[in-house]
Amino acid sequence: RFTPRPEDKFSFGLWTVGWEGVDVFGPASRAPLDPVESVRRLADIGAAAVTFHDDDLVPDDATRDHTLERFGKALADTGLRVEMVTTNLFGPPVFKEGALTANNRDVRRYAIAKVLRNIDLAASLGADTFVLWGGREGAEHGASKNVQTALARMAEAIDLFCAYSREQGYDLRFALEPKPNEPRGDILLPTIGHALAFIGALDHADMVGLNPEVGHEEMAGLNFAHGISQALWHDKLFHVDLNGQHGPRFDQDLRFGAGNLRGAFWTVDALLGGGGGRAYDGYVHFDFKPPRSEADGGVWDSARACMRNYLVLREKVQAFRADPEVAAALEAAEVPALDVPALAPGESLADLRAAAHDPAALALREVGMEALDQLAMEHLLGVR
Ligand code: 3MF
Ligand code: MG
Ligand code: MG
Ligand code: MG
Repeated sequence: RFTPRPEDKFSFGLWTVGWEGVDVFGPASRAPLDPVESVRRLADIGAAAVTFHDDDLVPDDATRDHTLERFGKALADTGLRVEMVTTNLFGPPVFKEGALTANNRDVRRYAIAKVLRNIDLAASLGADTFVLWGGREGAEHGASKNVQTALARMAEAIDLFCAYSREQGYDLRFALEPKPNEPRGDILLPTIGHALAFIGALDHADMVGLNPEVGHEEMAGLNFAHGISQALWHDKLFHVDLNGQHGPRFDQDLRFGAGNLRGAFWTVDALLGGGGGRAYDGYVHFDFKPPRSEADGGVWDSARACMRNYLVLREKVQAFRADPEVAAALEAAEVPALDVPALAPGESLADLRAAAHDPAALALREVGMEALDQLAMEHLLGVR
């Protein structure tokens, strides 16, 4: 019943199942995983697609061609596709003070060249989406980064990427991934809202959208379902990184559904259109880290659970939305009434201002929202 199917469009980063467990306090606890092995095992558990950073797959030129050949064969054998590609602009020490927005100009030129080369690779593998996460674009000190100038340099780079992709005739869309902090003390474009506003300043704004991550917004204390709903409303939810997080602490990258479970329920609801809006139709991409304490078996338990939790929550969300008592509760909470614009067709502002209201009576009205939320809670808890 909760078996992943190709039409579920589940996708995983090579860096997720392949995470060796290196953290700030200790070295790897697991052996490296060959990307070809990851592709085969992802296909076995029911994923439809795989994603990667350049350095996850082709970290060095000496083995690049051979690796791409083996990887291509594994894709052909399994039917898995590459739907998204991204660039590692955060790991190599050259990017210690930023990549596209480093103060040092040579570093910025090197970073741009690294991305351009990876855009060629993404296009050659037929990816739809090219993600840019600027984990090192930020600062720890006040005067060390001119934020306005850094944003101009970020825009310069993204304009170049879009123009290049266009000139080459590639069919790629770019997706910015916001994050408030970690690894930098403060990262530029810290939230969905900041990134949406930034896109408006780009030359090819139509080619650029977002890749929001559950944990990143929750680290900033924000409501992920609301964030992606706004991105959908702007038609900018190009991609998504699903995972789990327990409140505003370090970036946990738990499997999807762990951590803020109610948030996960509303996240799935928002992706499905939130009971009357634009739905997300892209890949359901997981960006999690199997905990460092797990060995090989636990890595794959964790990956399977991301998909299973999504499917379980999808069933619960659909049952919630189809429940006649929920429909009545939505009506009682006047949720459908929000569809009606304040001003009627042909009505003037003078008409609106002349209408009589009873604010004291309105202030006393029942809103029925606790009852509505309890129905959702009971669907989630499995007692309805
Ligand atoms: C860090 C992230 C990144 C991005 C990745 C793809 C390493 O918190 O979420 O994962 O998702 O770079 O853009
Ligand atoms: Mg992340
Ligand atoms: Mg991510
Ligand atoms: Mg994370």
